[in-house]
Amino acid sequence: MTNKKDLVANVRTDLEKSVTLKEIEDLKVKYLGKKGAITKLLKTLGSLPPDDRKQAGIEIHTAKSQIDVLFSRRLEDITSNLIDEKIRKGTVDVTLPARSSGLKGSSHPIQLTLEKIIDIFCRLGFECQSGPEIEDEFHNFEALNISEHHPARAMHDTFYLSNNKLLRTHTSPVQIRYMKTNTPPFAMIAPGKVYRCDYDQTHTPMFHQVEGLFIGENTNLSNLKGLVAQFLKVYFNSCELKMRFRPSYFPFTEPSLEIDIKLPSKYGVESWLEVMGCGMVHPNVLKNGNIDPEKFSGFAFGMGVERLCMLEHGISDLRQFFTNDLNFLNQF
Ligand code: 2NM
Repeated sequence: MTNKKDLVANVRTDLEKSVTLKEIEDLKVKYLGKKGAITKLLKTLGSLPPDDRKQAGIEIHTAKSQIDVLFSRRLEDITSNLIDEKIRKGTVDVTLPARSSGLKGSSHPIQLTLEKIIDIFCRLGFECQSGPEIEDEFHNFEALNISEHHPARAMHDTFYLSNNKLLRTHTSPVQIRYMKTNTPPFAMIAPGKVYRCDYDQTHTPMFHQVEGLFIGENTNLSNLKGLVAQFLKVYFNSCELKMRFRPSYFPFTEPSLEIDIKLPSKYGVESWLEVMGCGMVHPNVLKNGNIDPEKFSGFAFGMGVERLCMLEHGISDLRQFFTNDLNFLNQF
């Protein structure tokens, strides 16, 4: 009977000499196959005296495990050698198309809603602007007539960073910067991400806004209502869209209004729903933007992109936008 240690040593030398996958397969048959050395050893167990059987069995299985390990190591080596060689010889065809996962990419619903809003305002002559997401107190609060003790400044609403920086809580700082560097008349919108320290069924710490600003001579509330009405009719694809303007309060506009709409019945909801805030820009805000409130007046408005997207598509849970569930995303 072959010594088990010799057997393992033989496998080792045989494997070292083998270079092709075929050679390894043949060795596997020789040592581990149905008529292989290990099987033969196992068959001898029956003829051993009962007292020796257990020890012999253990030794054979130990040898088999060692041999298994030798085979898998050698197989790994040879495979990686083959790949290395292919790479060296330049036979990897990098122009071959990638193996497909069967999944196709698509635009996120928030992105689609953003694009739809931006497209409508661009066609109305508004210019699209962006700005930093890390802001300072001046651009995010002070310049917008939000006094130091206003609740919107409270710690629980704003993400404060070091060095007196913060994450913008709305896109209005973009409007402030724009006012400072442009002379009226102008019309602009600022779409982008905003951050508030709030997380529940209807709030996420990051969400998207589109805010807009129109400044000119003799701009009035009728201009604001006309523009907003036009936007909403186009967005919800309905000339008969019912809307109402409710008095409201924002520190940066006076007067301020909130706009409700009654969705067309195809959207399946029959009550008034809030969609936007707006108002005539406060004289203090114009001054902070280096615009003379005696000469110019303007209106501003703002809307939540997630909210509009949910209304349009009948999405009930805000969190679905952030889970990357392909079954959800593929519907758009
Ligand atoms: C809103 C509602 C009302 C607004 C004001 C300004 C600025 F910077 F021009 F003063 N930008 N956006 C505004 C006004 C935003 O969102 C609900």
